[in-house]
Amino acid sequence: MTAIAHEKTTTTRDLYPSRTGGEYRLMPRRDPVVYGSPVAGPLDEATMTRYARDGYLHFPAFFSREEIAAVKEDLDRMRRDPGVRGREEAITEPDSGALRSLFAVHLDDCATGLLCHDPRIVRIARQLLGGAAYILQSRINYKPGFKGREFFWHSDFETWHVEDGLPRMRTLSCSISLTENTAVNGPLMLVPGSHKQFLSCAGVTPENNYKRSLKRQDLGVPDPGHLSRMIDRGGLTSATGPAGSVTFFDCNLMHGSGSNITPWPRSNVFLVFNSLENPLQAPFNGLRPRPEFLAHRENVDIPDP
Ligand code: 6CS
Ligand code: FE
Repeated sequence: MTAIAHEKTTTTRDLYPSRTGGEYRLMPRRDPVVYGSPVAGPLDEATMTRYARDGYLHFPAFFSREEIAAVKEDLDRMRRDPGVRGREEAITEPDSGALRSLFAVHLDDCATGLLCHDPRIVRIARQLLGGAAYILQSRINYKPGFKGREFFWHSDFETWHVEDGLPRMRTLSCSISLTENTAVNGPLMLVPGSHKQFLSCAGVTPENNYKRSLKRQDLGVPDPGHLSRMIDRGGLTSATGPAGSVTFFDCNLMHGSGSNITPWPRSNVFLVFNSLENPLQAPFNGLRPRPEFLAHRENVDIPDP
């Protein structure tokens, strides 16, 4: 782990004010989408141009089923372990109490922890972010059959900016499917191109909002009008594919996923890479920072490329 400097107070102007008690308002993105160059790879120029345009890249079968099988065993072992459910990193579904998410899985000394450091993932993240990057957040979203509830539409950056003090958009997520993600079991849905504008949200964040929002997010989510216009403009796509598929998406891309009412789980590992040039500051909502397991800010894990 590496100690990184981070501002305990917010020193820079808030370029993306949200949940300040005003109305919903679309604002221009003030940051590039792609920071690195295609010269050294692994992504070629056309692929990086596609990421800049759409805000995501989807690679079906990026990892083999055999590689993912070991991680799937971890997932099942952790779900059965009663000790795991007692951890603060474990979030349960609001109605059934089934395991919904487990955070900070990159720290686990098992196949999942190894997957989170796989150089094939790290190299793409570093290229898109233009240099060294650390794991800002990791989690498994279990979305079990019958009981996995939705993750309503949102921009991750809106939450990480307001509640964690993430200053600029130099951050991305990487979703790795551990089970088959199909059209029917609650796949990740994305609004192509929605990353190019920032939707400043209405409302004001209460203390400890994360205790509710991780179960069911109702603050920092788009209103129907803005969301409909975003979808009219960019359309909708879903990241489907076999276990081992990978989706990289920009921190400000509007995304969500529906409830899973099928027997088939939709379990994915989510890794969030943040540029070392973009360390967390104090939360822009003026409240106390969220716990370390949600947003690593002092001693961070910088995976080797
Ligand atoms: O609050 C967060 O950090 C989490 N919430 C959502 C819905 N996506 C990003 C992240 O897992
Ligand atoms: Fe999200």
